[in-house]
Amino acid sequence: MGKFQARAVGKGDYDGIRKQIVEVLEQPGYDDGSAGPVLVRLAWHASGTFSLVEHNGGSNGAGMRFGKERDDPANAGLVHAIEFIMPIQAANPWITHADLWTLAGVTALEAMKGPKVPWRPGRTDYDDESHADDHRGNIGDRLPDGALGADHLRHVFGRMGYSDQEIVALSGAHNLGRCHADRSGFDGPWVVNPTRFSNQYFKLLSTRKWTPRKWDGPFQYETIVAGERLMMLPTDMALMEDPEFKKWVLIYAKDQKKFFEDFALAFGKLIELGVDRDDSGFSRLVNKAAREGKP
Ligand code: ZEM
Repeated sequence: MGKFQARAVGKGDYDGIRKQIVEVLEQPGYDDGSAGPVLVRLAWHASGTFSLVEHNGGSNGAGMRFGKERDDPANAGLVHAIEFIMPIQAANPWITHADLWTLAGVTALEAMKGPKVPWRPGRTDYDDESHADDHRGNIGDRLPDGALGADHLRHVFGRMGYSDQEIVALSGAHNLGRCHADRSGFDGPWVVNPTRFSNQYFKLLSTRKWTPRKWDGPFQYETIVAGERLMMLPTDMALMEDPEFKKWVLIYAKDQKKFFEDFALAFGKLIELGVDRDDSGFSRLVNKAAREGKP
């Protein structure tokens, strides 16, 4: 592939934007040859700061363009994702960064053979750092910490309005990509083919013997498959340790179709968190309930 050249397309031509995102995915020499996983993670971190009760955070704003949120250790490495797709926004200033980031997540997922996730435009961007600060403020700890366990997952995802089943489904995103020692401190991929979406993560989680890795880095688990070292975070292992979570791990390990359906619903909901549109869509209902104190 030649070097990616962003092109201007007509205002509202989201398919024209999707085509360019697919071109951006191919990144020879970057990780496993694809920007797909890190783009999915960008959409997740852009959205996963939402609080149903406080009614702030969520996928509006694209605050990771600014110092405080960009430099949050939880977001280490996402600058690569932003840089990969930034030229598309520069050539098409009619699309907001927040829309582009979430559209890149769903487009990448589909290109990696994952399910189609419904996506709609309408997110707004913060235009300066002060708003990004409002957005994060003292809520920088809203994203999950991989070193913790089941209670922490319920706390973090409960704040966004997710059930146990949805937490497990969303965790299946770790079928994609890898941990980077220079970003999170953790190291390695969860599955052998980390640029193709499937239910391998659940199969490996539920069938392999996972042992603590002996190394200088943070506590994580490992197993060797066909000579390759795979990993699990403590939060991943917590899905097998907690009986309610485990039930869904076993279901998704056996039934990829069910996993894809549930993942598409949960990811579709994620990228709508905090988006307040002037119509009767899902996000408006959720956000209205939150404002009225009825989450
Ligand atoms: Zn992740 N994730 N995540 N995640 N994640 C990493 C990488 C990726 C947790 C977590 O601490 C980490 C969700 C949920 C949770 C992706 C998607 C989604 C990494 C490695 C860590 C440490 C970062 C690095 O070093 O580059 C925790 C604790 C979670 C709680 C359940 C959800 C939900 C996701 C999307 C729906 C993806 C795609 C990656 C791989 C990124 C890459 O660069 O390859």
